[in-house]
Amino acid sequence: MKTSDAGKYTCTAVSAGVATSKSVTRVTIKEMRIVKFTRESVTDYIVVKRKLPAMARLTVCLWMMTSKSSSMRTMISYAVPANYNEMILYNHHKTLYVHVVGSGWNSRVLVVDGQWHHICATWDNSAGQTVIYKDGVRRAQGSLKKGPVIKSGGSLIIGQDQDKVGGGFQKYQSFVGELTGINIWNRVLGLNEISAMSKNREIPASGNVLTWNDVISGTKYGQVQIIDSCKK
Ligand SMILES: [Ca+2]
Repeated sequence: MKTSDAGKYTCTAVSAGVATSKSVTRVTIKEMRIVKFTRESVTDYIVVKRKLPAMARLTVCLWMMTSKSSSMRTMISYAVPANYNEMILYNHHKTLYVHVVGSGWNSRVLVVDGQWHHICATWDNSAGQTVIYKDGVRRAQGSLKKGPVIKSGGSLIIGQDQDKVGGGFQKYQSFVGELTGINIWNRVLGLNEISAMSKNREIPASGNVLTWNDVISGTKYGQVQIIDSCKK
């Protein structure tokens, strides 16, 4: 934090499921920024430069707000040459859908309601189990294929679904809404960690293989907007 950033801020989206205003005295301004996708498009997205390692376990967490549904609205798409659906997190109509290495699951957890939600998806390849947490509460559990490992070094894109590495976008699969706090870990986080994270947006989480800073430092295309959620 730069000295000039010190001071008292009022931030939004700091509490699970509720877009409240809250005063904070210490905040990492950059990490509190929100990415806004204002329209359905094939042109608006972020390419993350940091490369993911191979992963047998995974936790993806993010904050999201959207009221725009279709059969696919993509928050995160991770593609490798052998499989452009290596890992995807999207909303399918109004609910959250997880796809890992060739198998997918509709959690039926409602996320499209125009409200801010803290969402985490965990996955473990030994049991093939995936769990969805919404606003710090365990909401659903599903089964994906056992055994596969997410490959390293692929293309990670925020806001579009890749049908080839780095491209092949479709308008109706683009995300429309706001995202913040995207983090990825190569382990399965537990309920206590996730619950605490959902209540402490003013203390930004830090994924060990991807941080929100990595996302907003990525290459922005089209009309992606980066907005401050905190005002001094
Ligand atoms: Ca597609």
